[in-house]
Amino acid sequence: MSVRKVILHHMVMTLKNPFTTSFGTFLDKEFFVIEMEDETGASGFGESVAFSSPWYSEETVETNKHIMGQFLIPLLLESPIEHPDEVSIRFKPIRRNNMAKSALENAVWDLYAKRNNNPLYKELGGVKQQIDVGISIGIQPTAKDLVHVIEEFVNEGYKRMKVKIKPGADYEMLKEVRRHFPDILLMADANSAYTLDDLDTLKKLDELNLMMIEQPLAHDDIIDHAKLQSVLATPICLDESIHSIEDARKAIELGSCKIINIKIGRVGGITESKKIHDYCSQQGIAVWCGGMLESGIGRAHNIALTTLPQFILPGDTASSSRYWEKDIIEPEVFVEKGVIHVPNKPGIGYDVNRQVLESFRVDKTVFSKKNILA
Ligand code: OSB
Ligand code: MG
Repeated sequence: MSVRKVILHHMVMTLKNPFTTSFGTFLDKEFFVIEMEDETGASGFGESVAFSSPWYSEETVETNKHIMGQFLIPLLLESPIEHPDEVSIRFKPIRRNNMAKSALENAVWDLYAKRNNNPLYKELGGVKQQIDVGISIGIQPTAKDLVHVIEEFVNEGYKRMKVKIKPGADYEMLKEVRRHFPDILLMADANSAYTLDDLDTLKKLDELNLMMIEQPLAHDDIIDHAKLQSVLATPICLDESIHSIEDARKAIELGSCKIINIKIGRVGGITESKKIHDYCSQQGIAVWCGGMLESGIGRAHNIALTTLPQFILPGDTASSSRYWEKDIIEPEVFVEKGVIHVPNKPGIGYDVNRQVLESFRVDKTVFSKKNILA
């Protein structure tokens, strides 16, 4: 397979509702749709998940553009690829920048699966025809608002409620949620808002029968998380701290977590995601698929990955309509009674709606062998 052309569609889509985390509020999502063409004229799609600001990790939309355009795309156009697993090997000389790498690798996976006339999930060794999903809920002004929002999603059938927390908006709010919903699967995501100085607050969360607490401590830590896990009954799930299978191995060896949230972008692509999945499966560590407020293209890749067997816990891949007035794929992602039925069409299984894509596009850059290597 020879990659002949890569088009970066620079997109800006407004979220239906602002989404607040411990590090800030998102009003919209700026990202790239990666469209990749091979020698037969077939095309595959990927999505970059970095945000406009480096709040979640150091990558941004601008750094993704720089790294893809100056370094990664030239490496892809250089010579043919036999299998998508080769992409991460080819990208190895470039340090980190996992979201940039992943965006391109995911387009290669879609293209590869389409060439084989096979659904992406089958190409990955996926085994599920339907996947369970939960929902991630931003920090709300009051406990009453939070209970209200959760009630709505319980009624929609979502299988697990994840509530964003930060110091001052944690124990009391979650306690109120528990009082109203004694039996729901409930978890909290702190996005690194605490330190070991907050041990008393974190220990109190043990009263609330949470499935897990996600990334309570620093974004780059696994040592303090191990200390915390040793005194906490609630399982710790790592998100920000895990960028590779090596990070996963070290965290599991240290006892820093009992669960891992796999985000394809954060770990540099589907190939690395599969490695982490397989390792966690051997180690008896449950995994689930996280989200980055993706459009339908990123969502489709998440769905395909989640069909692998060790994705035991519900993920964050909610309905398109949770985020967007209109998504850029057809059909949109639809959650029915807490499950997504996995599409059986070739590649990512959803069509890109060109008209909608163009309506949210603010810029377009085309890379081809000619304009890069000449
Ligand atoms: O930590 O999982 C996270 C959104 C933005 C940045 C980080 C995170 C999130 C979410 C939302 O939790 C997941 C989603 O609904 O896509
Ligand atoms: Mg998280």
